[in-house]
Amino acid sequence: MFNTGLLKFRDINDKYGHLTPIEGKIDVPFEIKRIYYITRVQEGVTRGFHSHRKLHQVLICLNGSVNIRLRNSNDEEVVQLNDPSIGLYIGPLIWREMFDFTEGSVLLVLASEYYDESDYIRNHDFYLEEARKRF
Ligand code: T46
Repeated sequence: MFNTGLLKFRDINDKYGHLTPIEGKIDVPFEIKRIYYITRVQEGVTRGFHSHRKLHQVLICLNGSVNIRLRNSNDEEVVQLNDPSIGLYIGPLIWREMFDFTEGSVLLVLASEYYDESDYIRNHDFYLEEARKRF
């Protein structure tokens, strides 16, 4: 889908385990200003239900798996994240919902901006209005 995509990171694997380095503007297409992680999501819970106006993010599932539903005004796609060396890039004006978190799953998010609630579009009708201008 336009404005989204999978990124493959380096997986440095030796007899001591795996290490994945991620550098801003090199491995992800922006300077990283913020990280956060989502853990201990109860079974059956869906998070998200919003889009961002300007924010760029990369989602990485460090443990377990989680499904991400991506929507714009025309398309819908579900991506399963279950590999810590894969990132899902989500650019501006993509609606997202995160669901089917497995027990013990850890979703790490790298973000291009500091937290700003005014960047969120949480109403789906407002979102469609904006997205139709773009897609
Ligand atoms: C996104 C998906 C993947 C903060 O205070 N600072 C932060 O940096 C963030 C991300 C959230 N918050 C507060 C705002 C809410 O009161 O934490 C609370 C839960 O946030 P929210 O309901 O937006 O969480 P999710 O899981 O629906 O969405 C989050 C991100 O907010 C969003 O940008 O793309 O993860």
